Amino acid sequence: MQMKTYTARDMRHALRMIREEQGPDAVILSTRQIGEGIEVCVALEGAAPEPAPLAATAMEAPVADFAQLLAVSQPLVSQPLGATPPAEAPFAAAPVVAGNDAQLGAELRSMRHLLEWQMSCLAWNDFTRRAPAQAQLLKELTEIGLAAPLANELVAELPPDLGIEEAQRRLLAQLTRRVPVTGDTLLEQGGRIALVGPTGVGKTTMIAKLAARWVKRQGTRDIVLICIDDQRFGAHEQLRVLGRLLGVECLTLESAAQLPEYLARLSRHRLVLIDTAGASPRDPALADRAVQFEQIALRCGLEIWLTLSAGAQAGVLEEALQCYAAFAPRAVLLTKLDEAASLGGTLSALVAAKLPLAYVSEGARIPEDLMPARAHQIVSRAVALARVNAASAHDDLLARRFGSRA
Ligand SMILES: Nc1nc2c(ncn2[C@@H]2O[C@H](COP(=O)(O)OP(=O)(O)OP(=O)(O)O)[C@@H](O)[C@H]2O)c(=O)[nH]1
Ligand SMILES: [Mg+2]
Repeated sequence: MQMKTYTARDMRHALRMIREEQGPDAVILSTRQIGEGIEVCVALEGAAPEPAPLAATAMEAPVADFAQLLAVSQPLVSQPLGATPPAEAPFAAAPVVAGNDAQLGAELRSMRHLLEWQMSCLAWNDFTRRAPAQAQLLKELTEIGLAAPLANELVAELPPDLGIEEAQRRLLAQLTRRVPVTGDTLLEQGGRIALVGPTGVGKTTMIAKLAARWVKRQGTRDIVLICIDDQRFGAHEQLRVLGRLLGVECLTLESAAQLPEYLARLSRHRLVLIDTAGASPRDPALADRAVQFEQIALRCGLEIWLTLSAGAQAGVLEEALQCYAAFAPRAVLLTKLDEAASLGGTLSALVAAKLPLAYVSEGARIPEDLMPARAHQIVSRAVALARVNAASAHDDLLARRFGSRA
């Protein structure tokens, strides 16, 4: 194994030099404080050991390297970090067997992960000393549940030398500006809107709430409901009952292919709300449905709104946003705010998708639990939820998330 030593004035600059020269996969073997700066020793990737003729001798070089790696990793392990794993663990758990390249590779990868993790911890510790206020802000954004890239961007946008309270205030204002909302346009102007989304997120309930609010403001004349939930037995009935209660016309279609014909007939109606069958983002038929809806949307001036549940985990929301992007949705409706334990992940996913929020719902009551989306209210709610749930971000999590940035 070949090595190279880098010297720089601090860890951040050393890491930057290494990344630029060796790429993101460089394995850092050791660090050492020297005078005014720092010395970092790196293993050079691709400099594989020469093949040896005998199994026993083939293992001598790698074993020597492991011993060296272990030796250099000791000072890193002794850093004052909360959950530092024991340095011996990877070696004790899987002894190296002569000639077993796959095992050797696995050992090296686990060694690399361990060292990278330790380097992240070192870099994060270094960062908390150099920039304690920024580190504190990153911690608070992590506690709200914000994704690391968005938290990083928001903190980087802050002007330097702000007091912590002013910085906190500005951060939330910046986050609020990043959350796009449509305003209450639907219930003022009307439109032709089809609600799509995963199963059970609250599409039909949302249509009921929107319809009830429209009727309250504008009466029953200009509104019509359409149900094309062709997947579930009795699905049409839910909307028909609602139509009857509100005194609103409700049509049921067997398939989305009938939509253009019906929309042409309904040209005098100012608001057409279309309920569709829920579908998992992993449904293989989703892509075909997306193409069909997009074509109808183009031909008939239909808008697709994606309905998502704030009660879902951030990863689930991200997957839904990704898979439903094929429908080219214009806006998002966020339901079940009352079931969300954290809102930072939801906000991060929406900001990343650049989709505006139209309405939010925070309960099943019709129509009380519906509100036009207001960015500052959702951000305040995200902060309040973190407080109520006493969310805390530990140093090892922060090191993993922000160590490479520091
Ligand atoms: N707690 C809470 N429950 C809600 C909310 N919105 C809807 N629900 C409930 O969620 C359940 C599913 O609602 P539906 O409107 O049938 O959901 P859907 O998306 O139409 O479901 P599918 O048509 O099966 O895909 C029902 O029990 C609703 O009462 C909300 O904002 N908060
Ligand atoms: Mg439904």
